[in-house]
Amino acid sequence: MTDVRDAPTTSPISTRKHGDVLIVLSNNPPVNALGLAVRQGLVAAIGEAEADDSVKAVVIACEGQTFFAGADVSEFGTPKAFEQPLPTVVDIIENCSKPVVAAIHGTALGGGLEVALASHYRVALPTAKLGTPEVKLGLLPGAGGTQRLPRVAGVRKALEMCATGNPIGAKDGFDCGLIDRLVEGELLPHAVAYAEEVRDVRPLPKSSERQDRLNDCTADVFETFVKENGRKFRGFEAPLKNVEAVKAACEKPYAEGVIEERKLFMELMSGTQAKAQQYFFFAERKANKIEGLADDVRPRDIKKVGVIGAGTMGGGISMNFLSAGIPVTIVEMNQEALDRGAGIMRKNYEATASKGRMTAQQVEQAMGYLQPTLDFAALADCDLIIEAVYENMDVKKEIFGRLDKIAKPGAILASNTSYLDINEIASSISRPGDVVGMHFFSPANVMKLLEVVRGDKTSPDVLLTAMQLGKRIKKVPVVAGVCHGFIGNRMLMPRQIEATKLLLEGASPEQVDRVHVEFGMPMGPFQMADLAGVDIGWHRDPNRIENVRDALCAIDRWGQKKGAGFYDYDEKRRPTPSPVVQQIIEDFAKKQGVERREISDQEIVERTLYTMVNEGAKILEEGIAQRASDIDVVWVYGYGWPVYRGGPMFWADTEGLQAIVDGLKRQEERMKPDFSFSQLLLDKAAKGEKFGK
Ligand code: T1G
Repeated sequence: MTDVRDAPTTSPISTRKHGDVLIVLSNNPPVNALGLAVRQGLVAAIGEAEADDSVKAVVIACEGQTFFAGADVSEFGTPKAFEQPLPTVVDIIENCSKPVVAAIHGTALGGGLEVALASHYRVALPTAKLGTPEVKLGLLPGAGGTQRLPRVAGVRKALEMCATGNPIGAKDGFDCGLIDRLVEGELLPHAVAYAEEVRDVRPLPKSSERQDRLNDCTADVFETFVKENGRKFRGFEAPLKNVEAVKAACEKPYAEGVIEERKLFMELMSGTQAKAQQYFFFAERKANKIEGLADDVRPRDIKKVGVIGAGTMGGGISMNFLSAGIPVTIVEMNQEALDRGAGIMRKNYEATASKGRMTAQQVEQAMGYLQPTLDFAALADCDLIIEAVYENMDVKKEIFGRLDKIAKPGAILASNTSYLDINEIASSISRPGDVVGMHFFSPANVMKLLEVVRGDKTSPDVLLTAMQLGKRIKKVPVVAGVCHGFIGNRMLMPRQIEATKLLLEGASPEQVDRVHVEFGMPMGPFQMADLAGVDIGWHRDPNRIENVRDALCAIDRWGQKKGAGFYDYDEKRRPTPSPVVQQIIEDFAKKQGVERREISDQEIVERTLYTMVNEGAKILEEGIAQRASDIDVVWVYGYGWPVYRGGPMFWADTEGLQAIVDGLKRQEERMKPDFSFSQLLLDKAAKGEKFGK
């Protein structure tokens, strides 16, 4: 390269000339977020190109892992966000009198894709991804993206990208016209060569001026799209405003369309949902950090995993490792169970392949890493062994006792228990430091949450290994301390207790569930019981009937799997309220002398959602969770808490902790003796504080 002229050392943007092409390079790790300094640097670089007659074309590229991955989310809500705003930067790029080529690798996302769209040409590596994930932050592309993208890639593609936030691959981008050229090997030289090729092309192709791709702007394209995505968008504000913005691209000239985009963007940015979703973006990343971990702690090397139990959980857990290319030795007690487990794993993979999300070759590759065996000793060379057997302490202790004898020194011994005491398991063997909880959520190959439960004696490197392995198998790992139910299931308990009492007092299963679904949960407590199985934890004695659940189990109403539980189900598993269940509830209420009454929706919220917040506060004050945002991550990823409400603790902050306390005080009498206040909640409410920073 010829003379190098770097921008002032502080700028993340540098420029250098290669022949008559000006290369503009961003070096702003980790993801080249478009912070103020980057935006200022880009404007200066375009100015430099304009001022230098020997420059005939410009290439914008990024160092490091990726092309610009979007606006700098940490700037939102600060004065910086309004300085040299990105919409003006992208217009400066598009109005450059010389061709600008965007050289894309990694993930060109959000504002990053908007910089690329404002460039006259786009060149990409085949491995690159392109996306407008602003909707996942409760926003929409705010720098012309909703107006340029449909003009370059077509309306339908723009709707899918903007309203769902899912990225597309570079090949897909090339096919839809978003990418002008895919290049193999070294990106920058190819981009410079491309710039040489187009240096004299005039007029410059400006995305904002294109009309040819707007021909699929039929009215029903929008209605059809919204209808197709109704369930996914339920409760969210941002997806529909993304649709509105893209629609404006069809109905208005560009200059008016961007004004509409700005109006919609500001409406979203000022709303609670965007704050919740931006909070959550950082919360899920913070969850990965272990407070107080010494800098010199290193993870153990996990090359081979053992799983004990090939049932629903054992099979699902195994698939996470197989999909990540980690060999799994799976042990069962008999051949029939082993074959059934392996068969279900294959079936699951084939179902994924039938949806085009995996190739047949990838299915074989994943299954090729599986080593089913009846021989417990085959676990001896595993670096990590996870037991996923029956939820019974004696059974688990027996398993760990055997592992203690055969597992190699340094092997991590993990339990998938959902409730039981990791300390009790650990203290039953000679190497408690190697014991950790890895609590997967069913279906384990689908649900992203992984509670990593640290016992009192769990070694720091064991904890770190489990957390990093969680990320490696594409989970969202959260550290939990030892208590009954850890974080998620412990908060489920007060909800379950109060929901069941509400039935006796006058609410119906469908009323309680409706309140939760209207709140934004995917389903309510009783729908969830029917899905998971009303018989989970049942003592199995049909003559011992001590509560409504016993009564349902005694007559085979175990939930969806039996076609009946709290609800009746048709052959398509569609639920309808059950007069049988209603009668059982009323009979129970009478037997227990409970006076039935009209129950308000608000009471249901206070007794089932406010009590969860109270339990979350106890989990915090006991140090079971490292931080309030971890509790939110558990509930969003483990139970489908609506991310546009941020999670139970963020939501409590938006309700106001005093309002939560007041609501619980209103219900306190009815919740005796099960309920007690968290002192942390009371103290914070009294001081007008929040859980969040
Ligand atoms: N702003 C600030 N920090 C960011 C960031 C961003 N956009 N993206 C990532 N980080 C930080 C992240 O917090 C973490 O920090 C580190 O980078 C690594 O991230 C005007 C308004 C790019 C696919 O939504 O999807 O543009 O924890 O752990 O797994 O229209 O980061 O190390 O301190 O996720 O390799 C739109 C969000 C913004 C992209 C990389 N863009 N980022 O994944 O690393 S809004 C996004 C991602 C916008 C314009 C609008 C991912 C990634 P720390 P990571 P990764």
